Amino acid sequence: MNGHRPKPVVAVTRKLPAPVETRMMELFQARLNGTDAPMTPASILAACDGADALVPTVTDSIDAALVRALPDTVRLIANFGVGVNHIDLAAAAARHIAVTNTPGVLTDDTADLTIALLLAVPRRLGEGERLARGGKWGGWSPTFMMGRRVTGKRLGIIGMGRIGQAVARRARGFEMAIHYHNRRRLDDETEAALEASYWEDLDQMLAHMDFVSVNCPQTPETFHLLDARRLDLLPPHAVIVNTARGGIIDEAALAERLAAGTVAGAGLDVYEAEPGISEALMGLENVVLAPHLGSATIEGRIAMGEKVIANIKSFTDGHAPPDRVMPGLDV
Ligand code: 8YV
Repeated sequence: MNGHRPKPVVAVTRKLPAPVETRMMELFQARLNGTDAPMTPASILAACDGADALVPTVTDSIDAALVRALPDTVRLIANFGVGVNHIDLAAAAARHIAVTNTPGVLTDDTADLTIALLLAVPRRLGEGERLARGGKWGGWSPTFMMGRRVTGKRLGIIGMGRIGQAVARRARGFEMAIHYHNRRRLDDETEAALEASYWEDLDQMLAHMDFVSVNCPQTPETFHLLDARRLDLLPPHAVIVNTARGGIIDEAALAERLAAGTVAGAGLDVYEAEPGISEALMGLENVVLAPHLGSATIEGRIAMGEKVIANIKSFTDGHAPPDRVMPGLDV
């Protein structure tokens, strides 16, 4: 082992929690983004000059053109986050650039936020908070701001991976009946532990749900999975929660149905054109809008950074990184 081997050069596109940046500076020649301003493709490429690894986030578009333009020195894209829909995996594979992500460490935080939205929408928490804060509350009355009960209702989870299963475990605490649609059925043991019912046909599941939670990755196959036709299959009292990716739902079609009352409510943490949120959604009382907070806990973000570091370290030490993402495989 050569003790004088130079530290790997790592280009990081956004400001990360201080303990993560400190550790990165100890282990790597880290090129950090002190201002935290999102970087242009040109500035990402400039930061990658001579770098071994690039650490992007969901706010960077690592598309085919950018991947093709990366310097030959870059052998690894170590994403800070689990979703990799902003990275062209095929283009990276074509250049033999490895891609890693940060699964597992943001599961609980994202599931917690999913439940927060799932409760907030039918109990009219956003609307109530706006009213109270606006000084417009006229006082309690038996019929004031009645919402819909959560306990005991049917929850349909789309995407039963780590986060979907963590949502199911929490929802069982509210005595919800768990239904799910996934590319593959869970094994018998997991399904039994979650007391979950599998629907091979998403359309059929939607027609029977009180709540729907979107927890699948965004891929070409899941883009606009909940389009106008599928949204019309939902019962009118149904509430949709999305903490996955905005593009899985046709946002304009959803806003139309929320305005018309044919979908009762929505709790959204993600949007099609972040940080943009359509005006149509902003004007509605029956939606709770969160600014992509799913994994935004200090514990989660530090753990994500530790995963990024572990992936870079093992890769640059010549080992298989723990969280390699392959094109076309599950993330
Ligand atoms: C992250 C997320 O904060 O991990 C993901 O896929 O959506 C977020 O929770 C984001 O990706 C950071 O890049």
